[in-house]
Amino acid sequence: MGRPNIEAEMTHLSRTDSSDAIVEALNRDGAVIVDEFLHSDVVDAINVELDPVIAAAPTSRTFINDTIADFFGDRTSHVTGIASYSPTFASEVVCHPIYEDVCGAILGPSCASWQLNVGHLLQRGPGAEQQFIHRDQDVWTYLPKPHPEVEVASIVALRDFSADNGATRIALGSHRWDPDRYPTDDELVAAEMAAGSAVLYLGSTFHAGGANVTSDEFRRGFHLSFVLGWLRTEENNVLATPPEVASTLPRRAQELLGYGAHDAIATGGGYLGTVDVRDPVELLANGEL
Ligand SMILES: O=C(O)CCC(=O)C(=O)O
Ligand SMILES: [Fe+2]
Repeated sequence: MGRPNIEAEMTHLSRTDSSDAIVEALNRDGAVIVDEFLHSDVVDAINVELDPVIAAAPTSRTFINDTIADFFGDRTSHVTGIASYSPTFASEVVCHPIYEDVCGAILGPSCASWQLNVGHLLQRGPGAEQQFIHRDQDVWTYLPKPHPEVEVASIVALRDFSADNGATRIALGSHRWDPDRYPTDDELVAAEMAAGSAVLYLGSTFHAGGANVTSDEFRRGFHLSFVLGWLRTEENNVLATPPEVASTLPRRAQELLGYGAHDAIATGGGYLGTVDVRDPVELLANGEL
């Protein structure tokens, strides 16, 4: 029997297209490329801020366990806590208006506010094998299924992404698949895109970092995702970007990094993430953290 709803190609939109069009493509295909997501001067500034940090990041490093070490492999420079190294990342990427609109549409109905889940740089060097195919939302494996979308994820290209140098491979339409269906290799489409572009995808969309075994290029990109404000984040962003650094960043970046309380009072809920029963972002503004 034929498989329904397989999209052959990634949809490309641009940062000048409406957020509604981006959300529509994301809901339809589970993933969409936004070309020129970042202006080239922003990409240049980020690369300058992060070049020395990446150069100092060993490709063979310690992880929480061997499973995750295999997932990232030993050819990938992996820099975490990016907001503490790159103010441009914090202001221009984390606070990007397209993320705000897309998260508002997709996560907004299920939370009072969303937050950054993880913001990592992954530079997949020559020899990197394909990751196993996964859904990012499965880190919250205890969530009863089915559930509404809990995560908006993305890979932002800081250098050109090609099928040869390990562009992320995505199973289009897989956010709607039956729970027991897993992609075959020929159902994966490479998110080929120029530096500054981003592929946005849902936490429920199957994908994998591609193999970089036929190129001599270092595929550099951010893996950046947002999650409902009441779920625990993958990266402990407050510890990764401590108050002395966070206080130098825009207030919106502080909120998204987890300094904002989740305030569900208006919808009959309560507060999450307070310090001294106050909003940490206010304490940060008052120099009280
Ligand atoms: O690097 C990539 O292309 C994908 C990374 C990814 O999917 C992940 O780390 O969860
Ligand atoms: Fe992933």
